[in-house]
Amino acid sequence: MKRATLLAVTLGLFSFTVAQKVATPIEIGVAVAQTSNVALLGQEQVIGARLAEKFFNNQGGINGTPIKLVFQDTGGDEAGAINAFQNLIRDGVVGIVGPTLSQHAFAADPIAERAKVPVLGPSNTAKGIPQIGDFIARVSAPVAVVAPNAVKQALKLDPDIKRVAVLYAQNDAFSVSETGTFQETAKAQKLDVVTVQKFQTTDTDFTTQVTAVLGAKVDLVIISGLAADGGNLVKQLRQLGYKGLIIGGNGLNTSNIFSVCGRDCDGILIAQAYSPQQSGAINQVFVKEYRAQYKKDPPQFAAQAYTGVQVFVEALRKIDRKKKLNTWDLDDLRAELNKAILVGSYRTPLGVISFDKEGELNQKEFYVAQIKMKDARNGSFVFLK
Ligand code: PYR
Repeated sequence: MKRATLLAVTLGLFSFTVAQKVATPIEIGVAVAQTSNVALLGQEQVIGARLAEKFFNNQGGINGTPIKLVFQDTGGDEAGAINAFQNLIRDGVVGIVGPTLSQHAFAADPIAERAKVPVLGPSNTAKGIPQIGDFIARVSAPVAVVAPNAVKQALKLDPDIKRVAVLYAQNDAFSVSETGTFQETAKAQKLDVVTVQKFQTTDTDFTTQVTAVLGAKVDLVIISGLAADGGNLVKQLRQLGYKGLIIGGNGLNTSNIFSVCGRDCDGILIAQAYSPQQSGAINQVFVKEYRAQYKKDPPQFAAQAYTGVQVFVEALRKIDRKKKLNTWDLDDLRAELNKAILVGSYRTPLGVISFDKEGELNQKEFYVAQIKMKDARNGSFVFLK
């Protein structure tokens, strides 16, 4: 009964359909990158989601019924993301937290939209994600809101910045979206964007781009890419002699880049949609649990995945109070859940959040952090005022 939402059953002369019931425990899908280069971001999401599962089940789950996260690895490409979504939908999850990248969301979200399965993007920040469809929302604030904070912070640290180099991964939808925001912000701040350099997320040699940046004599470099390519680009900029400030975009927003750029990660500025210092009660619990297990502060990607699970749990609790979840037909519950998500307001580790009717996130608190390296492998994100 679990394999398809509607099963055609033929018995002698009679043919009828059987609606798929809601599984117990309540299954929520998590489709993020657990392997490939994208796992540098996805691993932190698995941790965040698991901490949320434990926390909310300790609170009694959905009014006494536990939740169970069903993980599917998207790997690092669109085909993997589509496959992960299809498996979760077929297996009867009520909704999906995922995928890791906007690039994958543009491919996989339409599958969930057609199946009418609610999706919460935990880290999809490109322009246009909630507009993919009625069942697509996100708990990750868009680049247009987050990224400008890094440029403003760079100007606070060095008001003399004038000349800017912008680099971006042209094969990644999020990086293309983010560089657009960075370039508009630089112009709005009266900075001169003197060179724009492109690369691929699969590149490892950035000599051409770095040579162009050094030749352009800039005071600020802004990079939109992912963790491995972005980290290598930073390293090569420093090794070839670039001394100015560097802003990294959200694709570099993980301590997993420390092993890529080592000491050369020092000083990178990255805008944040999460701070471990956020004062809400649930964040304090999340930070305490995370620190106890991992001996460091939780990163943004973990906090957003936690938030995705939380939003599903709280919306499901509301529905269950009116009509027990195990009495729903799965299709009807998915549709009701989508509605409940969009009208709710949630006290999360990101602060109080809600959604507009398209599924775009309303969030108020944003930050900028700077990487401080202690040695070649260990460092931290220092939150700036
Ligand atoms: C994105 O793919 O949207 C990220 O923010 C990494």
